[in-house]
Amino acid sequence: VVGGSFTPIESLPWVAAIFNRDYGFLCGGSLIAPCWVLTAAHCFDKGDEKNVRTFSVYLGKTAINETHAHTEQSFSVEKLIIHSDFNEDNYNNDIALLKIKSKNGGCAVKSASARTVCLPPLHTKLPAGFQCSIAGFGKEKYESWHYSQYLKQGEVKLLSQTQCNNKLYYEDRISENMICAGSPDWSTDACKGDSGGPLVCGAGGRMFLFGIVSWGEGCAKENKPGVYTQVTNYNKWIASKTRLPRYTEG
Ligand code: 4AZ
Repeated sequence: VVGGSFTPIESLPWVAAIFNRDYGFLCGGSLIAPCWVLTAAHCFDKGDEKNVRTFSVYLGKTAINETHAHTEQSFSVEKLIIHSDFNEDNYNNDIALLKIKSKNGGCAVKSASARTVCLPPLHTKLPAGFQCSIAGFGKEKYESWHYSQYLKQGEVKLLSQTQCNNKLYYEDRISENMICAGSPDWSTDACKGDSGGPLVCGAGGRMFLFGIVSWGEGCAKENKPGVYTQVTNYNKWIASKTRLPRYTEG
């Protein structure tokens, strides 16, 4: 995260850190159910679905290179589900699910440093200008060589599809499955390493996962907001893959 501030995991206990055995830290994610982490498809290669042993997932982590045995929980990956319509060229449908499993076969245990985030109700659309927050271990500057050592969060505002698709911004590259968010002074943004992590928005005293960090031109660059996967378009996909119960309309 560029701009924003360092924050303990207890303030954002649904943040997951995904590691690859060979490359180290890979991507962020969000715990949406005790056994399920929602993340971005572009964090993986298609072949990874058959090679899940190379990944591990941590909850309760505030520092990327430090172990806090009393707050963190570690998991192996039982299943990786990449959206079958993920488009590598334009990042449409940039969404994936990880089914996690601890050494003793269990899932996440609720604590001050690990808990699930709510999925937004069906078809919820928030207005442009609505303030939301992003979080991750991604780079603090576009030019940095390293990811952030500590978890950061930042405040960003949602943009309308029309504004984000204008010529100055992303000129029709924003599909209905994407949502843009940025800070009015372009000081705060997601950056490399934040991918897969959460864009959460508060409503009615609760925090809802509205977006997944997906892409953007540079980081905190003028007229180039962060682009997020629009989670509300995937309620059915998530339900069908996880079989998490959801309320129906009516
Ligand atoms: C990346 O490379 C990346 N400014 C993620 C988010 C943004 C840019 C790049 C948004 O993973």
